[in-house]
Amino acid sequence: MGYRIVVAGATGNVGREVLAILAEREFPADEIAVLASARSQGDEVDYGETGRKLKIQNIEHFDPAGWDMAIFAIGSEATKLHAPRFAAAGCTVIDNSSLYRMDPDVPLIVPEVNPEAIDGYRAKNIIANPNCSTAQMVVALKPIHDAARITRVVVATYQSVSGAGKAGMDELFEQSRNIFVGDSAEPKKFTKQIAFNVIPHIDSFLDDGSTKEEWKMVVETKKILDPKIKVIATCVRVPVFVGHSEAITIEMAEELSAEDAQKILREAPGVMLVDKREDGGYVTPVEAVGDYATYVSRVRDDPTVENGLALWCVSDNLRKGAALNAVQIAELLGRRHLKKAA
Ligand code: 11C
Repeated sequence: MGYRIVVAGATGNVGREVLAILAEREFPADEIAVLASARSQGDEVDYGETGRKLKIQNIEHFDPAGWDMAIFAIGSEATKLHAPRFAAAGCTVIDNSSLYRMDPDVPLIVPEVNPEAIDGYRAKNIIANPNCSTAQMVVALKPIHDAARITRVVVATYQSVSGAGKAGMDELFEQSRNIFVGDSAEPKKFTKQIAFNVIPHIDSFLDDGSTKEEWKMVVETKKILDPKIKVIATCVRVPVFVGHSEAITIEMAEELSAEDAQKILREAPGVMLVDKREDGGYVTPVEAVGDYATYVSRVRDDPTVENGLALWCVSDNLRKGAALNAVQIAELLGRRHLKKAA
């Protein structure tokens, strides 16, 4: 017997990827319900490339009783309205929004990093999925932390416009086209021109001058990996459609050479090391699109501190950064707690 699973937000960038990944990984689903707002009710979405079509139901009228789990990709406001109702009805919510991530009664899970923390889900029957830039970073850092205890992380991100949803992707496309034909490139979704530019600002500003995206990388890394790790992030939007990149430098309590780090990363779950130290011997975002892996390249010693390493990390932000991680959580929940499917 398989699961009865719900995908809420099935028309968005992440919801579509969730359906594609459930189908690719042959998730043991006996039944799948796809939900969105009233506007999309009755529309159809693809169940990945299986040829199967699923009809969208209105989330407002959906009764979650009897459903095993729901992957939410509907943003914090709608999550606030619906997640407690689903969880109370016995349907475990795996939430992509930032709403519950720092709630002490909600586990924040990256299955390659802290799978055991999922056991705390019963307190609220909700499990949180981290921010995309955090997810890929902790996958790359976990094996290094296990080997040499990371004490400090300095990260600069190069985040694609798909992190800002379909409107962000449309804006990059339209601005690029408009600039070529001599039309205006007025920003709408972003605060400055994104085509042929970079913007050192993602999400809202906080009192200390950092942004909420940067804050998320700090607090989520601590919750998932180790509260003792110090993190400083600079998050930057770049004119790339899909795939977030990160330049990460780390300080460790113990010595670990770049060569030994490469050996460890080569074996690490979820990581694909591509580090040839020659022209093109590293991964860029366009190559990571559609993949499951967190790619690591350019691993090298940082001679400016006692035990330091620098590396480059790239992943598909809609997959490992969101939909894939959520599906992996669903699989983990099934294996550890629901144990229905073979
Ligand atoms: C971005 N990381 O690239 C954001 C998108 O907290 O889940 C995801 C925001 C979040 O804009």
